[in-house]
Amino acid sequence: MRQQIIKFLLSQEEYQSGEALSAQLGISRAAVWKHIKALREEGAEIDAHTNKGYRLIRLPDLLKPEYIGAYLDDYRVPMRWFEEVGSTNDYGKKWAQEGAEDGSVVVAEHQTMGKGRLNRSWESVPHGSVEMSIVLRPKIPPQQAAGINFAVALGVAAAIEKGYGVSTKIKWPNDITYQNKKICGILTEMSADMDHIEYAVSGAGVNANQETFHGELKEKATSIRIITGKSVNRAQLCAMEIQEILRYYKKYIVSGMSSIIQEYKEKSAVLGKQINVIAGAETYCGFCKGFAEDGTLLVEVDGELRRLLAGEVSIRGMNDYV
Ligand code: BT5
Repeated sequence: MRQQIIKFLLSQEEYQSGEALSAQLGISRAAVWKHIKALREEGAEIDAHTNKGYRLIRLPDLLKPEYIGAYLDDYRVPMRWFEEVGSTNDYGKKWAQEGAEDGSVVVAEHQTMGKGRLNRSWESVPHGSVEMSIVLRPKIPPQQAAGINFAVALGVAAAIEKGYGVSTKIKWPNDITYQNKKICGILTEMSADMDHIEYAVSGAGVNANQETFHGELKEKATSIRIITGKSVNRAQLCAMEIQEILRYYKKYIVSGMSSIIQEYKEKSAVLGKQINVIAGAETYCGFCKGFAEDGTLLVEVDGELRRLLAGEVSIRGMNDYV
């Protein structure tokens, strides 16, 4: 009900009388008032006028399901929210083991142990970014799982572009960049046997409202706020991410890599470029020729074509930080 009230108030520019709200939502005026009071206590700015009724000015800056849900076309996305959690991916895996359904979402205002690939860490400040993970149960062979990363990256990039007009690039396999700085990292983990994926958990961290970065990230990272100069409505961004990720994911599951690869290539930050490949202690230079059906990166090194697996290497532009 809370979500419906928020959605209704969001859709109305004019004041709504208590009577209209109660008729619209099928609850008593006292119940309407109780919800309005609770929303205000949580930080929502709702103007109340004796003769005119209520008008929503601003929602609290929270990623709670009712705020995200108010921006979703479909109410039925199962969601769990945390003020603080170790890692939304780790929680997503636990929830998946307990039976979370395809498309379930875990969100957090802050992660204390956000993870990247290859034991790297993902850094964030409370309420600064949108950090979330989606539990997926794709009916595809495990050999095709890398394509999930492609679909998720396209989804997040589309959400950032649609919501904020920021046109990003995708740096294989899992970074979203803007002018060679990282705005989002994606980590997909899965549990599978030889011919069946039990579940995959795809987590994305989007830098939203950070105004500065420190240390190593100072030169490497950027945020939507830094790029646009405007603050980000994180709940709305998260809702757009969920919708866009699920759209590309479904496309990939139903129609395969060929249905998304063209768009991925157009957004690629590395295709047709000289790149540095970091594989453990070894670093070498190669030319990025493209992507194979199974999501591996095709790199030409000294006239020989190599297929690189996302779980094993990192790549860098010739002169870039990311
Ligand atoms: C990634 O790994 O970029 C994947 C990050 C995935 C984070 C999400 S948040 C929700 C979900 N829950 C999790 O626990 N994880 C996922 P990788 O390609 O390994 O890059 C890690 C590197 O990115 C670090 O070593 C830093 O150099 C850099 N980095 C860390 N935090 C960053 C930030 N906020 N913005 C930009 N770069 C960052």
